[in-house]
Amino acid sequence: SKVKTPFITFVLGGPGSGKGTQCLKIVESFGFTHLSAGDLLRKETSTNAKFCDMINDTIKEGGIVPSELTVKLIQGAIDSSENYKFLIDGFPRSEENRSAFEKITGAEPNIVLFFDCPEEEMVRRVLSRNEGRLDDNIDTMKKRLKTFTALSLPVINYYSEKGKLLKINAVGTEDEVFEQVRPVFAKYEK
Ligand code: UP5
Ligand code: MG
Repeated sequence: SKVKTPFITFVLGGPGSGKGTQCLKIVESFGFTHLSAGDLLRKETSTNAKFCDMINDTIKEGGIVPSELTVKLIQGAIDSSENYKFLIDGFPRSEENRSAFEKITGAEPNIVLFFDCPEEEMVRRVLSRNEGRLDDNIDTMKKRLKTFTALSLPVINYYSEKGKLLKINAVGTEDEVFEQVRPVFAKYEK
């Protein structure tokens, strides 16, 4: 069991807004452990035959995998880490995701980052990435954006109303964006 209570940051933003890229920089500068929910689910497709098709189909349709599975993967990663500072990237994506996380883990985020990016820029970034992801095509991208607007934005609004949201302008170079992110975490180093 952990000595310290986990310090949890949710990293939210639309598809291609730069969540993963900025998380790597936060890891380098501030020693967090990066848990991308999407990466955990993609990894699960190669190790869990039972859920492989369901996960891949959901990702291809730009939908959201049932909360129980995603929360289980995130919680497992937190529990098996020696670290206590976590970036949970790309989760929660719906109010249902959010309430399942709170209910199952009993935890709430200390900080919520939101990478605010115009749709046309997110489309440009996703379609110019070349990593063979099932969902990096124009048809799936349209669906991902719809899901983001319909289901994920309400979560972002929820944290905004709670006063926990830190909104970052995701347009600019990677370094320019990180200069807005850095002070958020530098505050806790003191
Ligand atoms: N790039 C990054 N920053 C840039 C900048 N400042 N200027 C120019 N280019 C920049 O960046 C995307 C691309 O843009 C990269 O090529 C990068 O170099 C460049 P990245 O940092 O990868 O952005 P990110 O926001 O992480 O984009 P990603 O595509 O990973 O976001 P999604 O939220 O869509 O993907 P995720 O992997 O989280 O989820 C995929 C799917 O899994 C979901 O659609 C869903 O079906 C499923 N899922 C669930 O069901 N439940 C979950 O909890 C999580 C995922
Ligand atoms: Mg990502």
